[in-house]
Amino acid sequence: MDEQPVLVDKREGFRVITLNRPQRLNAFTEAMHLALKAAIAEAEADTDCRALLLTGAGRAFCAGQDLNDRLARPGEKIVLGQTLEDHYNPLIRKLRSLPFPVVCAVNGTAAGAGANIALACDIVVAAKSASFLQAFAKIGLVPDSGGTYVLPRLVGMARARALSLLAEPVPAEKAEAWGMIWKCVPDTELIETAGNICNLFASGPTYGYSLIKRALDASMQNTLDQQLDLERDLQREAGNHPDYAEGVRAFMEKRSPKFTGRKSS
Ligand code: T3D
Repeated sequence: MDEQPVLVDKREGFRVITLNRPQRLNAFTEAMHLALKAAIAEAEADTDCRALLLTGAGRAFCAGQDLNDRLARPGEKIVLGQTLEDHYNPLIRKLRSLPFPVVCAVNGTAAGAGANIALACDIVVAAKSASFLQAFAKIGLVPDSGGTYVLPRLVGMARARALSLLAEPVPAEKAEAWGMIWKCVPDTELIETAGNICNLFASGPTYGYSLIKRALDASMQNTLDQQLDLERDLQREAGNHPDYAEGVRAFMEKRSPKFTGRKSS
C-alpha cells in the first residue's frame, strides 16, 4: 500500500500538490483519488491559498487509471463508469471551478485520464521531455475526464479525432505549437517556471481571477450575445471588489498594488 499517494507542500500563498506513486507512473488508485480530493478541499478551505501547483513525482506526471485495478479474471466483467462518476468527473469539475488558478507542471508522460486532468488546469507548463497521450483507444476505451470536450476546443476537431483514435503521443513542444498547452520549457526549468507563475497568482487579484475562469469556461458554449451579457455582469462584480479600486489607485500612484486575496471575497 502507498504511504502517501499525494504530497502537499504549503508555500507562501499557494500549495504544491504532487501525485506520488512514481513506481506506477502516478496512476490513480481509489486511495490516490481520495487523497487528492482531500488535498484540494483543504487548499480551497484555506483562504491564504491563492493558487495550486499540480505535478507528479518521478519521471511521469500521471498514467491515468491504475490498470492493476482493472484486470478482469476469465469470465468476469469490469463495470466502468462508477469511477468517473465518483472521482474523475468531480475532480475535473473541481479544478475548473476552484476560486483561484491551478497551474499544472507536467514533468513527464501524461497519459489517459492523466493527460486530461493536466488539460483541465488553468495553465499547463510542460517539461520538454513530457508528452500527452490519449491512451484510451489502446485498451478499447473512450477519452474521459473531459478529453472529448476540451481537446477539440484546444487543437481542433481533426487533431482531436486523430489523437483519440490513433492514441499517438504528442511531445510537449508540439503541444505548445498546437496551442494545447501554455508553454514547454527545459526540464530543469519546469518547477521554477510553474512556481513563478504561482508566486504571481499568490499576490494577484484572486477574485478577479475566479471571474476570468468563469467567463472563459462559459464561452465554450455561449453565443456571442450571451457572452457579452456575462462579461457585463462579471465586470460589475469585479468593479465592486476592493481589488479593482486598489488596482486603479496603485496605477495612478505608480506603485505595485496590494490585492486582498480571498479573505475579503
Ligand atoms: O474507471 C475506469 O477505469 C475508467 C477510467 C479510465 C481512465 C484512464 O485513465 S484509462 C487509461 C489508463 N492508462 C493507460 O492506458 C496508460 C497505460 N500506460 C502506458 O501506456 C505506458 O505506461 C506509458 C505510455 C504511460 C509510459 O510508457 P513507458 O514505456 O514510459 O513506461 P512503462 O514501462 O509502460 O511503465 C512503467 C511502469 O508503470 C510499468 O510497471 P513495471 O513493468 O515497471 O512494473 C507499468 O506497468 C506501470 N504503469 C504505467 N501505466 C500504468 C501502470 N501500471 C498501472 N496502471 C497504469 N495506467
